[in-house]
Amino acid sequence: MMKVRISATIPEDIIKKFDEICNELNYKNRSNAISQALYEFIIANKWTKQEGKIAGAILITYPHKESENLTEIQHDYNDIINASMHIHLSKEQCLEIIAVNGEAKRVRQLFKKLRGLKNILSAKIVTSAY
Ligand code: NI
Repeated sequence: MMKVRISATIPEDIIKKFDEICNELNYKNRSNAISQALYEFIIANKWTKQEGKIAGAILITYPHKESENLTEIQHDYNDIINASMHIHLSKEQCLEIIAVNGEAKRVRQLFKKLRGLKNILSAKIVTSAY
């Protein structure tokens, strides 16, 4: 496979942590590790282009005061939400795990709405093979 040289500007602490993990995992060079990390990024984000049906889970970490908005959005998507689990992480923070199953387009729409909520700390989606 042809290789290309790229140049990127990355925060120091991120590359430091990256190199530490590379060391622990015995990567011989940074390029191999970056190449694999990029490939995993591509796989993890395949859902953004996927057609047909997808099943998976959405994980949202958010301040408890946003609970109402989060619940309201979920009610609008009850056709693709199978279940949701609310975990109180601390007095202020909550984690919501939402199981989804349905048309990829609609799942993407839901995820974008949730991610767009104010004060969201983290939003992730994990999809499984269908
Ligand atoms: Ni809570």
